[in-house]
Amino acid sequence: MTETKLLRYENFINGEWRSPASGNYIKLINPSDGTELALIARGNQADIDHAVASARHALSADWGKKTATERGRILHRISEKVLENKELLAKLESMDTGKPLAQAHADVIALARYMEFYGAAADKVHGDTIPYQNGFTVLSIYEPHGVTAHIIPWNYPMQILGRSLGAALAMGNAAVVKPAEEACLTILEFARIAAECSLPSGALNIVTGLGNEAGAALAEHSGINHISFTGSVATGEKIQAAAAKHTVPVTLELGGKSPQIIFADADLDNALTFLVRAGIQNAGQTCSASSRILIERSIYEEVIKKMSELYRSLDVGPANADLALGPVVSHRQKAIIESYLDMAKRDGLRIVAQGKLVENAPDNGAYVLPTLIRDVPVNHPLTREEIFGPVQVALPFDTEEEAINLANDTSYGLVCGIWTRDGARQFRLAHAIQSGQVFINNYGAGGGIELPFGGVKRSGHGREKGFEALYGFATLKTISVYHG
Ligand code: TXE
Repeated sequence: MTETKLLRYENFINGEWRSPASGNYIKLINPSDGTELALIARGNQADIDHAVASARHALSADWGKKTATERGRILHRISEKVLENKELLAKLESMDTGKPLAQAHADVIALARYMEFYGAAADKVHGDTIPYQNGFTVLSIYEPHGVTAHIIPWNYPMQILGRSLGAALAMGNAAVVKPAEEACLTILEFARIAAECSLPSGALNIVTGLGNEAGAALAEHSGINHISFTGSVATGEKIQAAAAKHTVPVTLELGGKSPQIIFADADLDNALTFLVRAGIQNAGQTCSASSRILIERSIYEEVIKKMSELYRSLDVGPANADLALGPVVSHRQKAIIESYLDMAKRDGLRIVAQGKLVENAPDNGAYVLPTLIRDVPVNHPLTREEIFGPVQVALPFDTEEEAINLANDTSYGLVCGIWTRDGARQFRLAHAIQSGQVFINNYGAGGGIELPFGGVKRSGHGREKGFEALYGFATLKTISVYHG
């Protein structure tokens, strides 16, 4: 980071801060008040070429020669250093994305925990011996893909970097990261931290810039061996098509329209906070946000009433005020969310409760009020499309079968919450629901670091988080030895 009038960040390539080939920079805006926050490099094809070459070189240099245990130790050091930088990282993340400080602190802890988890896992991945014909010994071993590309969104820069980079480095890959142009300062600070922990040059390269410029150049690059992408379905499709040109495997996490189903026998007091929090956390800009609340009809009015009370108590304001909600990431995102709220009004939907903007909220902030809407028709865009804002729709159901059908009536399948005390029903639903994660009597909003995470249907494919992610960042080689 160099201090000029605005903080200015360069690309991080081969262990050095490098000005972008274009000489151009992009301005980052603080969504709490609309002020200019920092400049980031506008990387292009030339910067991506340089970063990919540097990663490739690292695989045959210092980084590639490290043992799994040594890689794990480096990740451990990074974990500790991330925690030493906690205040700085949390403040930057909060200013950059608009998320309340407490959430940003939680994100720093998660980043450190990913490095700790994958650091510890690095030397625990082992293959198998396979019974075969007489005279043979057959082994399977895991090897890194090589150069991994990581295309990261703006909603949880630290967490999403942590989960994909941690697993990739633990397996011995060298990475090129393209963060989001809306928010990425903590990812750049992470590069400094990793270098201070002696991560060898070229193991981690970061090129900032626009999606259709630096992002597309990375996804299409013939020198990469794997892509990990989190973002929209539309961009995910482009990335999969780009990867197909070189037959490169991809892991896609493309968001959702995740339901929570609440039955009449549930512990409502326990469920309530989860029902609301999973919808408004990070102002609803969470891939695993629970945006559909399906409620058994006999408790429908009671749940709506209690959720409404919670909604009315939600304060919205600047990120550093640490309220329930900060601004959304940008005025562009605010406009997308408000177009859905306008649609709700135009179509006569029943908005039952909203949060409130605090009095001293700056005029230029990208604020959106959290909004609960009831009885939304199944085919309405508010029930079907990912809004990526603090908006939840509530729908009643009469039978277990109807609840399952409603939950599965979506093109997505990322997370589902089920609230019931009936043990047999818990398992029936857990099996019947089409989603990558099912939470029973809790809702993890993406779950812990240790839990495999990813979707079915248009929510994507492949798994990140947990031990499982390591296999996604590796390729399996079978070695057959004849000694007969
Ligand atoms: O996403 P994009 P955007 C959803 C959410 C949101 C919508 C749009 O519904 O409203 O997407 O957000 C890079 N080749 N999610 O426009 O375009 C881009 O620079 C290569 C859900 O921000 O998917 C950024 O780094 N890369 C989600 C990243 O892709 C490209 C999180 C994400 O941007 C590219 C974010 C291209 N052609 C948004 N175009 C989740 N699953 O959590 C863009 N990028």
